[in-house]
Amino acid sequence: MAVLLDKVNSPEDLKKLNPEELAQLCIELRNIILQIVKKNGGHLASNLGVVELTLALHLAFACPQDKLIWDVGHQSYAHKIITGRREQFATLRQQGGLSGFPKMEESPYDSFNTGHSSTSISAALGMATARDIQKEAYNVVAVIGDGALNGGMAFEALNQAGALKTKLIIVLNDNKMSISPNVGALSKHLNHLRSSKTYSQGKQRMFDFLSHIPLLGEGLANFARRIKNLVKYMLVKGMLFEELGFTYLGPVNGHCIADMQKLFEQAKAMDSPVLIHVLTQKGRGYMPAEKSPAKFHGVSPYELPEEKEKNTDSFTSVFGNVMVEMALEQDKVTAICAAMSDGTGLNQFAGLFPNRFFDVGIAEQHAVTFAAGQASAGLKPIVAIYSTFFQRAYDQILHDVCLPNLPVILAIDRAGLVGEDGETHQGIYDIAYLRSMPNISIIAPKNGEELRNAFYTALQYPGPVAIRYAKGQTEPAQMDKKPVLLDWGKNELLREGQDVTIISYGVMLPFAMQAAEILQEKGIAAGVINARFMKPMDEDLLLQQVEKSGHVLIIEEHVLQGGLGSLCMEILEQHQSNVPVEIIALPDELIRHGKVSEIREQYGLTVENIVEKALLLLQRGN
Ligand SMILES: Cc1ncc(C[n+]2csc(CCOP(=O)(O)OP(=O)(O)O)c2C)c(N)n1
Repeated sequence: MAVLLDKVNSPEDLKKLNPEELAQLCIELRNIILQIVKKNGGHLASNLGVVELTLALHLAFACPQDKLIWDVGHQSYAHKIITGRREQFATLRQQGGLSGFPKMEESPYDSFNTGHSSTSISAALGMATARDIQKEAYNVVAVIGDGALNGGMAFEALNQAGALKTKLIIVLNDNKMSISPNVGALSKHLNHLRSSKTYSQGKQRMFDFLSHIPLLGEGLANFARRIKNLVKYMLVKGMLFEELGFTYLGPVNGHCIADMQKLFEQAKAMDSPVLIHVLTQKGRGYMPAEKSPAKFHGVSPYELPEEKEKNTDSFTSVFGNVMVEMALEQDKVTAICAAMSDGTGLNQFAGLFPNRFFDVGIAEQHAVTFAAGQASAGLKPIVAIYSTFFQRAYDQILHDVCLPNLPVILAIDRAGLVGEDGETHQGIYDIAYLRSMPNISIIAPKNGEELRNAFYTALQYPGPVAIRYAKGQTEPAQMDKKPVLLDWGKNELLREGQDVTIISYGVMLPFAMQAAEILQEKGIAAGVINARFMKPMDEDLLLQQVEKSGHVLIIEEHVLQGGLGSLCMEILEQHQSNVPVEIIALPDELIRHGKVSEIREQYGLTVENIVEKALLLLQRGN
């Protein structure tokens, strides 16, 4: 039962609590987070880890005047609860309810919208320069995880911030984890800093001692500052952040509110960039999540405390099996992911082929160009990234893969609606942004079997291929049979029908087939095309069926602009066909969070709507 939490309606209320009460509040916050995530799903381990950090930040800073930017934003639950959203917290990630990420429109305490990683320092620096130019006075604080710090943007922003020297506070929330244990040389550097308390403590003690010697004190302290680098190199080799122009404070225990507050106060008093290194434990306070933080990073409703048996028939798990199969057969096959080996189904591959598996960290742009490098030197790289995160690598796909026509395979997972993570995570733009690139082929398999055949076929193709598949379940591939080469650029007529042609791909095909059944009962013969090859598009099959049926209905879980629907319209226009066409797709607006089924309902991606639209289409004649 929440006793104290019920009295916290804004961060001001925190200031009335004593240390024991704050500790009690942390327990209550963890309870409510656990309870609601259990019901609604969400990011559990990261949120449990930052409860004390959130309170310390709100005690030290005066939000919303001071700006707090949560990188990724998946760890902002405690922040939401104590900034006036306690009562709505039960609606977290539900349609019409609170978003799982910070949203400026939701609260003035959410200073910036996040969802994709590594943006916080850039945004914070932008705000800090706006403050300076407009001669305002407030603090800007970016809270970034050690995983997100791997992203290229974070480095680009550090680089500028260190040179600008403006007042900016970065809180590095170091829990040694991205989703899985953090990777890379920077994470080794953080390990080093973590274990080298001697540097900060030694530095502080020396300044304190020297400045307290009367008369001589300040001068000596200044002298000491000048020899700081020397001390630094003696104590910690390569203090990256100080070299970049930041004052480094910490490391500090991220579960001790008082210790963090002290450093935050120190940072507030400085006029130049500061980085505070905070050490937290992911999953803190909930034993299963403390033990397996990766498993409890993001959870679905009711998966707690024991995660449900993993369904082996998701597109992702089929992809994981196919990758192992292909790697066993071809030693040039490599797998690349960006901090999501589990999410993309590559764990088994990673275990079996450690030398051919590369987790580059949250660095999608690098992942793609790294793959291009491998392909140019004779390997067959497959880059597995979610559709929404591939957006990061738009130019790398175009400039480094497509223009030189390199045989890189993009495995685009979570293509289509993803549901509860909302607008920042929907995978509904990839066809549009890839279709316009030269040389690339795009395949959208309808099930596990076709996905396996698509990868098998793509590995023999000499140029770039994107294979997109959804988050959902599918029939498994028949791994005991040999994979089949797909006829390049040929689509499949799943059902004959001379009254109307329904065209779709991927997870929407079963909807189209069901609608065709219903139409059949009404005496209407609907043909169904599986447009698995979107590029090169099977124009012959399209034109042949269109001529036969005289009506075209396209359904896709993708934005209207640049999707299959607009592709078909372009082809029909080029062939001077003026048959009536109807497209059911997602409109040009934010596709918010909610269950996938609810979102489909909202936008007419349903069997009923396909039937209705087909009937209306037939009324339009031809
Ligand atoms: C560009 C991008 N790639 C991938 C993700 C998926 N993702 C969400 S949280 C996360 C790990 C973040 O690690 P860290 O910053 O250390 O935060 P922690 O969860 O450990 O608190 C990843 C990879 C993302 N949000 N954005």
